[in-house]
Amino acid sequence: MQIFYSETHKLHNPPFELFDGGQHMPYLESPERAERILSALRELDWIEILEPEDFGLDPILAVHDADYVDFLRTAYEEWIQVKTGYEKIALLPATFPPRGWSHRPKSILGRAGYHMFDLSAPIMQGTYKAALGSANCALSGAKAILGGERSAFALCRPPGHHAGKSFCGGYCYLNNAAIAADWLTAKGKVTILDIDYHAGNGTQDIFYERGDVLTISIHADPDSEYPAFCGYAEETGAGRGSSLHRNFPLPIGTDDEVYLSTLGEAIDLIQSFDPEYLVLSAGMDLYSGDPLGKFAVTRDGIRKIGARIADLSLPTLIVLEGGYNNAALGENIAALLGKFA
Ligand code: OKP
Ligand code: ZN
Repeated sequence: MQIFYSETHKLHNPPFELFDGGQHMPYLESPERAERILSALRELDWIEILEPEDFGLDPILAVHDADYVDFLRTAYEEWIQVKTGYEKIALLPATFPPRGWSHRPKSILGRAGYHMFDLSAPIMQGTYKAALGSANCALSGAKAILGGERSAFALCRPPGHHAGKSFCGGYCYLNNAAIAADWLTAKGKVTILDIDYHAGNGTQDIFYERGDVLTISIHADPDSEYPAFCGYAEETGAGRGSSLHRNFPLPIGTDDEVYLSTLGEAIDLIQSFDPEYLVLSAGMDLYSGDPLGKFAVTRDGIRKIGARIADLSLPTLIVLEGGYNNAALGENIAALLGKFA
């Protein structure tokens, strides 16, 4: 299996994140995550690690608004010009628009509030470059399956599934899986199946009204988990995309059995949609030992999840999303990928 990985992810390494209560915590979405996965995969004899190709901005602008991409590109440089009394490491606003405030202000902190939906996606000097490298990993994987590979794994960092057309949040800036999926729609219908513990609200935003992409997310019930405002069962798409988005919110404590039976429902939907390609948003925070997750899914469960999805026999691009138990991350990814090899 071809694995696409770029060292550029290391340019994005925020020193802290803000948790509820304003607590400063070490940033969980750290470079170590990718390094752990890479070293676990290097032990396997059925993988090949490749540098991504540069696809330029066109496939990114097919998914994200130009104003938003421009914000990501210029935000840090613009922010460091602003005179403040504090040391500038990572841009985070402290003012956000409530419903109905639609003006996009000129100031950099105003635009940051406009494009960020939470405090988990700070922008630092290397963030944009890292996000581009991550998107290029997904696009390179898409090109590999288009060229006849049965599957490919994009070792993306930063992740992407919370990033929408014009917003970042939840450690995500560019929606890698969405960019790759949109690029694949030139050749046929695509399904994105998101198994990250958190609802894929960015992917939902991007494809909600599209008829050529079925999006499905299986995740912890947002009524009690991040991202709180999106990912409910009644959100099923609109317009041409009517009935082409599905959310499967699951309770805290969900185990292998419950998870696999829900996955079975998702697989039935995929089979009726009959896509040409599958993109799997693979967050490993569904694992029982994850610091951000509260499911009881075991490594054997992850192996079975991979096997069931591989049984669809679709050309499949697997894109890394979350997963924060660094010690278990490499083995979990290897378990997920095993049946695709
Ligand atoms: C990203 B992904 C906890 C705050 C956590 C961000 C969570 C992002 C999850 N109080 N904030 O889907 O793995
Ligand atoms: Zn997650």
